[in-house]
Amino acid sequence: MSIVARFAGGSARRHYRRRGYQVFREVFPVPEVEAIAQLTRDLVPSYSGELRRQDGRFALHDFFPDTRLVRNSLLHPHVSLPAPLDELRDRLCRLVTAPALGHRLRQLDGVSHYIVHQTLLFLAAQTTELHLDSWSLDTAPLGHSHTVWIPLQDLDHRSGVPSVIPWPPGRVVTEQELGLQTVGSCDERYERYHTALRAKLLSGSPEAITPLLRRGDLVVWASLTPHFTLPAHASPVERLSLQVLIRPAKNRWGDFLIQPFDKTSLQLKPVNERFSVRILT
Ligand SMILES: O=C(O)CCC(=O)C(=O)O
Ligand SMILES: [Fe+2]
Repeated sequence: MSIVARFAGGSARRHYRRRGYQVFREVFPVPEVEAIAQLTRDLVPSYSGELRRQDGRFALHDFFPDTRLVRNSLLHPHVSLPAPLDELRDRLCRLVTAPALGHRLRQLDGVSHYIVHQTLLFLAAQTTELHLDSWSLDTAPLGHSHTVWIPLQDLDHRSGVPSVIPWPPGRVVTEQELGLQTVGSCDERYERYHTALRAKLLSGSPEAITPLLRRGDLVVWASLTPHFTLPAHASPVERLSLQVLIRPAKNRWGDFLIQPFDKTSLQLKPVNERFSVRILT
């Protein structure tokens, strides 16, 4: 590794350890990102069958009224898209397991092999409230899994982009710390926790960081880093992007509530030296 690359890695790691997010520029070749965006536009809205959605279920497209804009995001498209969409599936799989991505993640935590645990392909701007991805996936102990957010088109301050509140990756705010009881369903605990967390964070008048991203760029945030989506100027509006939950292969894992989880029935497929992907069954 060159001295310049080593220096860049060291400063990225220090930044991530302090602030819980890192922006990387020009990681993916723009023509590849463009090809994925174009395939998505050309093939997804016109596909008439059911596809796996964010909630894990198969469903038809839910278009925003009077548009061809798909509201229900696609879960795990890099392994689950069916035959007519297989070129898109394979390109997505190559993108989310690209050695260049593994190299950037390794700059942050020194890990050599990662599991791509979940991907989501968003077609339209989201309206996500402030939350922690730790509730979907985390390591045991908490704080070492990553969310990689990849724009498939150039996005500016009007596009409805994610924004993060800088946060040390190991800092856990527990339900106890928020004065909450640990009863009820997972959904109830999620809602109660995030209502209280939002109140706590906003009372401290935090600064939020909104990286404006171009094709080829990506942003990584840690599982405990609070984030939300800023409103888009027009709505609904196309906002092609990928969210990828990735964990170090060597760590035990779970989620915010269940530590560790280690569901042994999960099927993994090795893709290359840097990545394996989880197969949905
Ligand atoms: O795509 C976005 O705007 C944020 C999505 C997000 O944070 C999530 O689905 O966990
Ligand atoms: Fe999130």
